[in-house]
Amino acid sequence: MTIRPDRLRGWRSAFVTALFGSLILGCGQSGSGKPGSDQAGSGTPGSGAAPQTIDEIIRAKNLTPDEAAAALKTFVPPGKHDEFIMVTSGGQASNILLYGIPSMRLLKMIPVYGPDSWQGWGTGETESERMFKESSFGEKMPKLTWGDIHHPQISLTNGKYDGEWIAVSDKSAGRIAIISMRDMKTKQIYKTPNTVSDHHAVWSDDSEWLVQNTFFPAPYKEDKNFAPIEDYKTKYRGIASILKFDRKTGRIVPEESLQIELPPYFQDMSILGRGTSDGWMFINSIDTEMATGGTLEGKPALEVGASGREMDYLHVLNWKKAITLAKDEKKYTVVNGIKVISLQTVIDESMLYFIPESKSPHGVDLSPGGEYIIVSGKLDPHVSAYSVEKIKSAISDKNFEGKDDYGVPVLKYDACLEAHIPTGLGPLHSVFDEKGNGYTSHFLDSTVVKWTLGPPYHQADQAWKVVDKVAIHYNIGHLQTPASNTKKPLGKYLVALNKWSVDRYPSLGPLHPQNLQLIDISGPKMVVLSDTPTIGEPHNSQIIPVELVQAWSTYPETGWDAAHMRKSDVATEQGKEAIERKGDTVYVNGTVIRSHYTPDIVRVKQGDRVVFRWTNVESARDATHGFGLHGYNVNLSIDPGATETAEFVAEMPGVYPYYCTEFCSALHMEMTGWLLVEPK
Ligand SMILES: [Cu+2]
Repeated sequence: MTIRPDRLRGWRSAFVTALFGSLILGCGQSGSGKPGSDQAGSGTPGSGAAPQTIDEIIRAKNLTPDEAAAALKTFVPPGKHDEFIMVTSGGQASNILLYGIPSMRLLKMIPVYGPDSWQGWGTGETESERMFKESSFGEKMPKLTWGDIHHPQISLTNGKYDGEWIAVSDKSAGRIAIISMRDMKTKQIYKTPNTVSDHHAVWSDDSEWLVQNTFFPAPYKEDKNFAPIEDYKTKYRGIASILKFDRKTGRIVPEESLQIELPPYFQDMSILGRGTSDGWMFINSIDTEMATGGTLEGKPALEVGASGREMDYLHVLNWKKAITLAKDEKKYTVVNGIKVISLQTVIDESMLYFIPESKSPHGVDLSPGGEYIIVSGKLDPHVSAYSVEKIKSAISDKNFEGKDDYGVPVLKYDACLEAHIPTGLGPLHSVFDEKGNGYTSHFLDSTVVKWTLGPPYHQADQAWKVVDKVAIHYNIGHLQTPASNTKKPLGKYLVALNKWSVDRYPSLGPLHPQNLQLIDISGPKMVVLSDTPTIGEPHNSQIIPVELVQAWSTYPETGWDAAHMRKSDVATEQGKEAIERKGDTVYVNGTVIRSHYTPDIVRVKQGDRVVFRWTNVESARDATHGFGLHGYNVNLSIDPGATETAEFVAEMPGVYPYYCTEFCSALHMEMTGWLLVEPK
């Protein structure tokens, strides 16, 4: 094996000497291991001796100085913790993934819309099964066991992460799930009425409200929710849902929520204003052409039909005024159990304006203080920055260029635009650091481009300038920096969430993983530090300092009802275990502790309804037990302190062993029991 000359030069550089020399000497090693000393051959593969010193390792692995520095920057020693937690969407894998930064170690997977037998989610556990069923489309429709997670959102207090809740919507079905960051478990799956999909839901700055927009318009007011696609312009509508969130219970409160009807444009990403933009919501839209596809009916595909106009509409919606209107019963109608403010009322009340935006936009992002709206049109090689002050002036001056087909005023583009920054091809999303810089992902160029915000972040001569660019592998979608969407972004790292990995990993079959790339943004130049494969489609993430995550290591009380975050009504104390029959139902009120179940023999009759209620009476950290029951598709994870339940009708007679599926002790294999279903 030969060492590339450029790498050898790099290895001998003063940089390496400065970086590692002190470490080696500090470790008490002899001077012979110093970088630059003649160790030829001693560290090269095949020479017999394994490389030992840092310089030998660097040379043996053929690392550049940047690569060696990246290894040190991302290394978290055994037993030490990461600095940040990244909460990442798992896309159509229906879950959320938690990664440590900078190590990029996968720390946890939180099942949300789909089953996960490890955590006993949707595998017979009562509450998750109920959530899947109740958030499905109806009694006659299949139980939904997947969702499409795009944008996990950490709850906010005064515009900063508080580490309490995660909300995440389901693009495939127009649902929202609420996860507690105390135990990282899903507490509610809410099916938003009058919608069939969404793309995104965002918190208000104190997480009292969650705002969610439909992606696909639908004929929600029509009989049986149906109207021919030919009636698209008249009967299909978009919806902005303003959902009240009760922080104490961790639940969306439908009775206090409302919806705003919008034209049948595909409403896409959105943000809520803060500071000067407080009270306003900004929503991107695509397909303002109102094309519907129809490739076998002589019409163009949507990708063509939706690209006819040069501009789409950035929606500027006064969402706080809608909350006030929803208190006046003349201003809304109740449709499918929720207050809906009609599009006509929205126009009459001057709550909605449009601003032309580069066609087929994707990202809409807010500068940290709320002064600018940053929009990227996928087909425009620029990032557009709109000034909120200019938008407000244009509204008060009625500086309109016309109205859309429904009568919504369209503000003049030039009257609202602050800057048009030439960043590259396929700009998508923008995030921010603590120094007033923006970073935009470019899908077509496969780059992240760094640029400067305008005043008050940078003075006019330094504002809106591209200052750096880094290549990404490959086809980046979202990108994220710590606390980017809050009042106080933290900078330091940026994660690129890339759609394609192509050749970054050994080929392990045609389906490739997506690729997360960690980038150091602490200096003037961005430096790629590492690649990490990920599971499912990693649309977006949020990154929170680890000290803000105050998760429990065991439940606060023995007999804890995780779904409702309180002491369980059906917890069993040790010594009070019992099997109770009430009619055809057999209740098994049991406990688990290393290493046995009480009871470990349960006798029922064919046709009985069986309800297992297991309380893990352990308080030791990590002392989780499982409950895997043959044949009835049940596996529970009974975490320390938790009470978990599973119920089913014992239709088939037979002998069904159960056992602990979470290795818990030296006698774990003996932690077993019998469900005996006697034939009728
Ligand atoms: Cu066990």
